[in-house]
Amino acid sequence: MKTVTCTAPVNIAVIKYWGKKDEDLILPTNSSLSATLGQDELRAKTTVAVDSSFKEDKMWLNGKEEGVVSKRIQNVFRETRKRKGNQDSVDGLNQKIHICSENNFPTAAGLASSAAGYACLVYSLSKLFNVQGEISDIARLGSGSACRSIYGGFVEWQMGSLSDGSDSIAKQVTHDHHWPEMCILVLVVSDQKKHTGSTQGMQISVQNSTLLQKRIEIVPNRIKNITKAIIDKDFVTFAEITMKDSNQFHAICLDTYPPISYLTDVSRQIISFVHQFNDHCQQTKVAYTFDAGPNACLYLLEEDLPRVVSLVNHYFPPQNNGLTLTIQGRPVTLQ
Ligand code: 2P0
Repeated sequence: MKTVTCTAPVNIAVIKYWGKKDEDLILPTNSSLSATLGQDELRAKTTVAVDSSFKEDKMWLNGKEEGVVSKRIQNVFRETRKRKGNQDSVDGLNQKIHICSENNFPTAAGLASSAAGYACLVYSLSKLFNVQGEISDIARLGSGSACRSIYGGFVEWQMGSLSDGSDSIAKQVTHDHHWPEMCILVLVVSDQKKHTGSTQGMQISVQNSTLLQKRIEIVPNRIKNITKAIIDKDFVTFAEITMKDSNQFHAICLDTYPPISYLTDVSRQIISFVHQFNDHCQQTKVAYTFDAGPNACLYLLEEDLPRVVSLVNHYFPPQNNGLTLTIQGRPVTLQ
């Protein structure tokens, strides 16, 4: 038996991906940009194994065997086998694959678990099969946002223009340790599974949200401006674009029919808290962003972390206001 084990962290988007123009190849309607967290925080850990005795492909997620190996995983297997290197490689074309994956955070609670999971799977398989070169496009076949977790630091998923998806890949915006003062605080409002999954939700938004069509025109400029803000370490501009993009994404969810609402009262209280804090400081010190769930991700600089953590603990104590967990992280290098 040959096995490989890897870990991969989640990423938190500041320019959101929401919509596909090709469902099979997972080609997005707009480019997106995120920070990948460090390995110690929110991460998936995956072991892949091949052995001549395996009769079928199998998968275990958080200790439980999945009934079927999904079409997306089969797409990932097919693409990996196609690119299999020759040297010291397993008999990739014929041997069946077993996958064992676990997350150290709640699955499907809007914390990008699929991004970490698929990035980890693809990275592990690429080691097992000696795949050389670009692999973010293979991760994209598993889950769109997963392609961004292949790299550390700030990463752009460039939507690309080719119909085969070969240029729809992730690229690092800057080197891994470019902005070490940047911190991320994840406020877990709920660890329950979300009611509308991202894949299904974005499908309906593409079908009937007119705001989504408008957003496609808006995003290129936002990507350009936030990239410059990251390179210049201009936190105020970075934060403003991040909050506006989160708000626009959730506005699209409400503009979808029937509407999708991921935010809860506690999420909205966190938004008010951040704006009041920034007003009080007379400067933008904290940015919020929310994915397809009620949990808040706050971006802030290290110098403001102690004050913000203590205020969050004061205003959102776990026993009263429903924050189940607060996790501190940083966008840093993948090892
Ligand atoms: C993002 N999200 O950019 C956005 C923000 C959710 C809100 O990427 O269908 O799980 O597997 O490609 O990658 C969630 O979408 O969807 C997502 P699929 P995915 O992080």
